[in-house]
Formats: sequence, structure tokens, C-alpha cells
Amino acid sequence: MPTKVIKNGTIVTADRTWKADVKIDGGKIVQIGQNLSADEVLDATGCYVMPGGIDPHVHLEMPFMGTHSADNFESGTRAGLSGGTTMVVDFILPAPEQSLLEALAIWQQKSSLACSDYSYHMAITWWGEQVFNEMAEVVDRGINTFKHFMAYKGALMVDDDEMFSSFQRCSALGALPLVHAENGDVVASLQQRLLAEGNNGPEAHAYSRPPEVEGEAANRAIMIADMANVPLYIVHTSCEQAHEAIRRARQKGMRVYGEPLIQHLVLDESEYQNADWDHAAQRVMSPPFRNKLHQDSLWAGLQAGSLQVVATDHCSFTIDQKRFGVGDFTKIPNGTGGLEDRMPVLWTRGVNTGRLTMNEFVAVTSTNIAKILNMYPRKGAIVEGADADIVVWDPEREKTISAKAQQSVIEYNVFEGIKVKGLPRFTLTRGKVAIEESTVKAEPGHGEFVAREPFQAVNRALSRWKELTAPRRVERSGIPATGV
Ligand code: DUC
Ligand code: ZN
Ligand code: ZN
Ligand code: ZN
Repeated sequence: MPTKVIKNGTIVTADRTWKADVKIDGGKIVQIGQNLSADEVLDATGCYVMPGGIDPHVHLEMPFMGTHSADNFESGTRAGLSGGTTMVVDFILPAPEQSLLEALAIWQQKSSLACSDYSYHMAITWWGEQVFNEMAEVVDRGINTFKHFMAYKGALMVDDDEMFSSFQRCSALGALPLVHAENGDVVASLQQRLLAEGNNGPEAHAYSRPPEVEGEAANRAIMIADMANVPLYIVHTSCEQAHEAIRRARQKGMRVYGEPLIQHLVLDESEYQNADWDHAAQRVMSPPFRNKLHQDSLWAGLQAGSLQVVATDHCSFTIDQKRFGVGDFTKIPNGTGGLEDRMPVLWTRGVNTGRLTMNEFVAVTSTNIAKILNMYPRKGAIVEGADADIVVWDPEREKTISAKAQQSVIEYNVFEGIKVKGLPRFTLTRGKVAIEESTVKAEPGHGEFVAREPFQAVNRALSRWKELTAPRRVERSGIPATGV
């Protein structure tokens, strides 16, 4: 590959902003400095040169709710690159009783189409000796994060005893547990009540998953993680109740991380009141969109650092797939898109409004994620030796989001009509230009798996439970006789 230099731009990282050129050779950043030269020049005049975005939460071609999510690794990563995201982390979902390694092999097959780099989280969808044993092999293969669904009763959900066992195993292996925090029993009960009362439209989806079910589950997972002596990452934190639990835990010294989604930051529950069934059903995801107070809480968390990451949970379904739920909202496949829109929408609603600094934007879209998932500074950084996953960001480029022009294969977009200002001029994946303004040069198969090492012991939770795990028996002389 010829050498490249990105010239005349301003580098923006999570901790500083300065003017310099960036030279790339063999997919890596090899030099940062003034007046650099190379075989090819990319002009970044007027632009910010930032670490490419990392989306830590996507579901590409995922078997779910009787169907498969519509975007695969090709269209999904192409969508990501178009919006400045140069890496995704997808969830491997073993079927009940299926070997984790067998599921991994299926995901490796699917991800051979990826246009950008990717990594995996392994979901713990059932529990047994085999899972316990295979978790070690999964970590050896470069997957150090395990996801637990506290909802989707009768399908993906794990019980508290299974979660506690798995969290302890994560602690022993130096792995980080993730949770989808919603009380699945309460959700199932509310769903049945709503259906029995004749509430079968998409608005009932939101009624069946109020913030309380998320707050309760987040608290429960935090306490269980603390007892298992392991840090915890709570995916799609959508409400004040869950955020409050995370703040409280962090204040006590626990390593608990929270991940708001761009959808929850920008879209609210009024979408479900739309008179058009399709419009409302297209916005059905779990957790559902919330009200403005919850949105303010999430923005405040990103500003204060109590929430660290912005993701998408990209899990797209076509109009026809969404219509599986006509007459029964519990059958609407849960999920929305967002991979292409996360960075431009967060920049527009966060940086352009003054809610986030540019450096905070880089932190929550890339650097914090790379650190939490243990792939920093290979990813998430502009430093010599890092992968050249870079977005050259033009703060003056504008567009109105429209499904007509998107990379995702679905026919609609939940951000339709939102005007964004701030878009990639170039997106580079390991030194290759994948996007040049609206020209897409992304190549299926270019993406590579990013292996992630287990965490150091220092990254463990600060639980006091340890003091109780080796109970001392009390020696007694007077033991009453039995059967009296
Ligand atoms: N929520 C969704 O909306 N889709 C995928 C899985 C999930 O938890
Ligand atoms: Zn299938
Ligand atoms: Zn989830
Ligand atoms: Zn998800």
C-alpha cells in the first residue's frame, strides 16, 4: 500500500486538540508532525482528524424473535463507515444448549463480509458445566466480554443464580460482564395484562417496559457484580433510574459503566403515540424511548462522566418484519437502526449545542470504548503505532437524514428529517479510504477480527463481599440435642 498523509487538519483526541499532519503506512499511524510527506495526500483543510468511531453494541444478521435482523456485516459496517464509525462489536448469541464455540464459528462466517474491523461479545444464553468450561476458551480466542439478558423471558433471559455463577466465572477469567438490564418477569407480566385489556398496539410496548423495570434490574445486576467481585457494563442505559444506580455504585468505588444509545438521547416516547402503526412499530426497541427528563439525565451523565459511551444497538428490521406484530405488540421484532447516524447526530445535538466538547465527543464515541473493552491504544487513539482507523470530520458539511440515501437495507430511518451539520469528509479503515464524502469505497472482506486480552486484576470491582466468601465456623461447646 502506498504511504498516505492527512494534511492541514486539526487533530482532536479525547484529551487534546492540535494542528498536525498524520502519516500512514501499512494500515498504521507511523508519524504525527509538521510538514510530513507521503505518496498520497488527503486534504483535511477546515476538518478535524479524529479516531474513527467504535460502536460497541450492534446486532448484524442476528437470529431474533423468529427472524433475522436485516443488516448483515456488509451493509452494517458500510453504514458505520459512512457515518465515521470504523469498528463495531457484535453479539454472538448461542442457541439454548448450543456450544459457545460452535456459535462463534457461525459468527466468524457471517463477519467475513465486514468492511471494517469488528470484535464480539459472547452472550450467556443458558448455563451449565459446558458453558463454564467453554468461557475460558472464548477468552483465549480474544473475547473478554460476556453479555447477560435479564429480559426476554423464555428465550434469552438468564436467572439470577445463572448470572451470579457467570459473573464469578468472568471475575476468575479477567472478563467483563455486560447486562441488558430489564426485569424480564415483570415485563412478561405487564405484556399479558396489556394484551388482556385489549392494548395490542405498538404504544403498549412502552407501557410494558417502564423505567422502573430497568432501574430495578440495573440495581440488581450491580449488587450481584459486586458480590462476584467483577466490574459491570450496563448496555443501553435509557433512564434516570438506571443512571442513578450507576452513579451511586461509582461513587462507592465500583467500576460500573453505562452506555446510552443515540436513539434514547434524541428521540422520545411521543413517537409511540403516532397514529400511523408502521411509524410507531418501526421505533419499537428495548428499552423503549423515554421522556425528556430521562433524556436530560443521559446528557448530564455524558457531561459528568457517570455515563461513558454512546452506542446504537443497531438491530434493523424491514417494514414487513415489523408487521409480524400487527395485532400483538409482543411480536414486533425489537430493534432500530442507527449505525450511520450515531456520530453526525451526536455531533449536531451534542457538540453544536455546547453540551459536549469535541474532546468529550471523541471520548464517548471511541476512546472510552476502546479503553473499557481493552483494545486501547490500538483503537480509539491517534498515536504512532495505532491502527489508522481515522475519520476526517468536516464540521460544515450538512445533510438531512433520509432513508432514501442510507446504506442500511431497510426502507425507513428513525432519524428521518433530522438535519445534521458535521459529517465525514474521509473515513479510513486501517489506512484505506472507505468513504470520500458521499462516495462509498468500502470493500466487503476488508474488516478483520480484533482480539481483546483479558483484563488485569487491577480492573476488578471493589467488593467488600470478599470478606464473607471464606466464612469462619463458630466453635460451640453447648449444642442442643435434636428431636426434643
Ligand atoms: N433490544 C432491541 O431493541 N433489539 C435487540 C436486542 C435488544 O435488547
Ligand atoms: Zn437462523
Ligand atoms: Zn439489549
Ligand atoms: Zn442489543
